Amino acid sequence: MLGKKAFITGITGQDGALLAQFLLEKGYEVHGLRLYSASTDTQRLDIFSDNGNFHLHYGDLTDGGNLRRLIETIAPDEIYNLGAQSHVGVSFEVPEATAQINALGTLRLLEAIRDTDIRFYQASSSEMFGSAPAPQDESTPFAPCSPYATAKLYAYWLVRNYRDSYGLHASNGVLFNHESALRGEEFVTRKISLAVAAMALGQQESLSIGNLDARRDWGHARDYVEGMWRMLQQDTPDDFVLATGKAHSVRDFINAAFACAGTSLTWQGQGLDEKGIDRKTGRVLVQVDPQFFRPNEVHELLGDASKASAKLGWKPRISFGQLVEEMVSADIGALQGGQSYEQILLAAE
Ligand code: NAP
Ligand code: F7E
Repeated sequence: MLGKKAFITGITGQDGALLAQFLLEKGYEVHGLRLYSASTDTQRLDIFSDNGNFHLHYGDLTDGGNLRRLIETIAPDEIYNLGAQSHVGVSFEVPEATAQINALGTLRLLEAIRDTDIRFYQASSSEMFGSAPAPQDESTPFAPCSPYATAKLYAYWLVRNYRDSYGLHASNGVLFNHESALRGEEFVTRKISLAVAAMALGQQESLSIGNLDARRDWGHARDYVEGMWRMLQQDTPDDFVLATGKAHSVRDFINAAFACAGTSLTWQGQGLDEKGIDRKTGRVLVQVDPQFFRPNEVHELLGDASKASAKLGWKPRISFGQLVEEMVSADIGALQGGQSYEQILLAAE
């Protein structure tokens, strides 16, 4: 029992739920920021509703007064800033809101704690590397390709600036893509796992997808939330890349997901005409739809996490194959018998 208090923004998201679970298991008192919405869904957090160490507070990263009051009241030892408009594609549609939340939201939190000794974790992103050639590590120059990445880069530099100017224990985790059965349904891995599960159960005909050639370094979110915590346990703050060191294309992910459901695909055609076809039946199961293309694409993200391995003792444990298998079987479970996020979190305990 450590008896520490943590405040997590973005607690209702994938990483927020997994980090809350990780910290509660370590004996932390966990406070989370939840957005008000007439339809807000806190289903990822249902499992903690009876836990006396778990508390939710209404708030918003665009409201500096609210953040300051909450931090004064909660008096946390550690803040994990995971709140964000986190969809890269959507950031082209709502660039100003993305900047308000991802960039200025971080500024508001840093201003609220600049005279304190609260430790601060910033959810920085491999998207900041953008068009920089792979592999990318802490010394790779940034080349952001979206409003999302540009806003995250502003926050990244603010964290470094507040660390240097005011001696804050503030660290950037530059995390490469990490997924789980709790991933939002608009991200490509979960979109694929849900579609494969629905097709396996005869509930969907086919999957429409964007750029099949994009390559990402996909790890498991459970490994990555541990890395966040490790950063804040260091004597000195610093910036760390977390990644698996292996990249796969969207096409690879689709092949692996269909294989989990016992279906082998063959690919025919090129570009917009490319199709994923069931080897056994000849049916078209995957087609390309340009509506899922972005105005600017990041072609390859592949991380080198040697620094995190050497200084934090961090290494990802869950393989790409295990990740895909877990996501597809969780979605089959959810569609078949209503397996809930609560059961997914319980299964991992
Ligand atoms: P996520 O599932 O999309 O969660 C984002 C969270 O931010 C949600 O809880 C959301 O609340 C909250 N949020 C949105 N607007 C907000 C606002 N105005 N004020 C306060 N909170 C707000 O994202 P994730 O995958 O868990 O990622 C966590 C963080 O890591 C994000 O900052 C993301 O940009 C960053 N990141 C993620 C990855 C990855 O691969 N997952 C990689 C690198 C960095 P609602 O649930 O109410 O919408
Ligand atoms: O796209 C391509 C898409 O939306 C991955 C966020 O957590 O990780 C995430 O950002 C790739 C891209 O994630 C579809 O064009 C093809 O190349 O799953 P995604 P992302 O953009 O990499 C980073 C590290 C973050 O920080 C972000 O917060 O897949 N793709 N077809 C598609 N993507 C989506 N969403 N949908 C498609 O149909």
